[in-house]
Amino acid sequence: MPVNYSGTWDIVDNHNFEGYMVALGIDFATRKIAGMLKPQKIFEQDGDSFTIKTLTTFRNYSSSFKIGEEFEEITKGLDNRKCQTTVNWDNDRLVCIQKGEKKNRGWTHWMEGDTLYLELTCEDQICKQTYKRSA
Ligand code: ECB
Repeated sequence: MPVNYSGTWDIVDNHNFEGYMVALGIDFATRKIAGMLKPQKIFEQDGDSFTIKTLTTFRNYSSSFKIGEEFEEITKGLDNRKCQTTVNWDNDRLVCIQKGEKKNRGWTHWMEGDTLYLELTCEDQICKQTYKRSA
């Protein structure tokens, strides 16, 4: 049985989100707004099927996938690119590779108790986020 990420998670730390956004080519004004946001993650998981919603007061983003099945991801409202995306288990970690125009793009999630970690990578930039379970 895979570990279950289901629940609601609130951000408590966000390191180098600015560098990650610069690597994605996000314009200055949008970066200034986005950098102020306190995203909430809603995970809906049924075994190897996931929906991850990222909710903010400015924009929302949602991604649904099955482990090991490549899909076309349009990062609508983010950098609006098209990626060929695959998420796999690495032990209890979720490891996502987003193939496309940007090199070395992807993310990894893992949990330790009621703490959820996320590392977002693009080119040479790594954004490290920490969330606490709120529901
Ligand atoms: C929707 C939350 C942030 C909205 C920021 C708006 C504009 C900034 C534009 C681009 C910034 C690039 C990415 C935003 C970073 C995180 C949002 C979702 C990232 C993501 O891929 O989440 C994964 C892993 O939890 C699941 O989709």
